[in-house]
Amino acid sequence: SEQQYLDLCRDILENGNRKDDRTGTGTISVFGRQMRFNLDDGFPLLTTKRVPFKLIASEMIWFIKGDTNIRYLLQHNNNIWNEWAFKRWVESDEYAGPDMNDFGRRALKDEKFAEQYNEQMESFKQLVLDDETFAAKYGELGDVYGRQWRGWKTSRGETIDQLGDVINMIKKTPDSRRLIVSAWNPEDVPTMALPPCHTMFQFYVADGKLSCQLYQRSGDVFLGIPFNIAGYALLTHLIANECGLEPGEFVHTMGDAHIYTNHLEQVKTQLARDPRPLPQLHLTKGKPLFDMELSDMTLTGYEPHPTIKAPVAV
Ligand code: THF
Repeated sequence: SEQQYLDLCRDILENGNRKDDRTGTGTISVFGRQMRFNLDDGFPLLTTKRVPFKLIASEMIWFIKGDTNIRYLLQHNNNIWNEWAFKRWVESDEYAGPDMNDFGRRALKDEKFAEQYNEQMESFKQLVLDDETFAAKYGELGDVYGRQWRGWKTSRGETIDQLGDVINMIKKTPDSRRLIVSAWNPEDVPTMALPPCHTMFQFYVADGKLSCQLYQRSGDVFLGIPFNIAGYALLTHLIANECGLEPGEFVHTMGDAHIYTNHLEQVKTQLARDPRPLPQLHLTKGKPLFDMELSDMTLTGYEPHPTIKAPVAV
């Protein structure tokens, strides 16, 4: 339950190693941790801060559809992948606005720059929403999760629908020990903007229940992990619904689990709060997985503590 997440935060504060990272922000981190969520206990959306379920659900639908263009996310008011597309746009030859090099860090330190950045980001978003050709070119993130799950490209020029295949296997051979979807492609990693953090997941069927374990190589414990827990718990519910099974456990295994040094105050605020009862998730029963939309997923009984804001490291 949620206590495991709070314990992980404490563990990192107490035992974490100071490490520099790709983004230049700095982290404290531990290596090799696991949390288990019994989905019978309720839907694991943290209550010690408000976590936006709609964003988690629209991101998960986006992955499941195999979509890799932020346009769908923007149409659902979801901005969590904007920075990665924006980065490609401002580094392209077609971009003619003010210099946006290193925008993530500069926007935190320089108010005047932050204003320029927000302006550029807003017009970028508007272009992706309004202009299909622009969206096809600059809204596209390429080899992110949707591609690897639904259209993994082989060196022979074929594509593999890993998620579709795994669903068929769960239905036909539920005892299989090969119910795996992998996002980690060593051939592509050197040229990827953001190599996948959720490197692979595996399903397990017993007693009419479907469980899922994720191996996450790297986890931003304050911002990302709460999204990831709820995201994969939702995926487990969705696949179980598709396969006529009940949801079992979500097992979250992490490699480098870290707290960014500019999230420390936020974490302490959160640790001072007491968890509340978990919400319940309701899905439209019997609807095919690939037709599921946001309106087919509702939460009841979610009464969290207030939001805690924090900057995302790009
Ligand atoms: N990069 C970093 N540094 N952390 C991550 O968690 C992360 N992700 C994805 C890709 N790269 C990453 C993107 N996922 C938020 C949440 C998840 C993200 C990115 C950003 C975020 O800012 N959440 C805010 C609310 C945002 C809003 O309301 O618009 C929050 O308070 O939770 C790993 O999956």
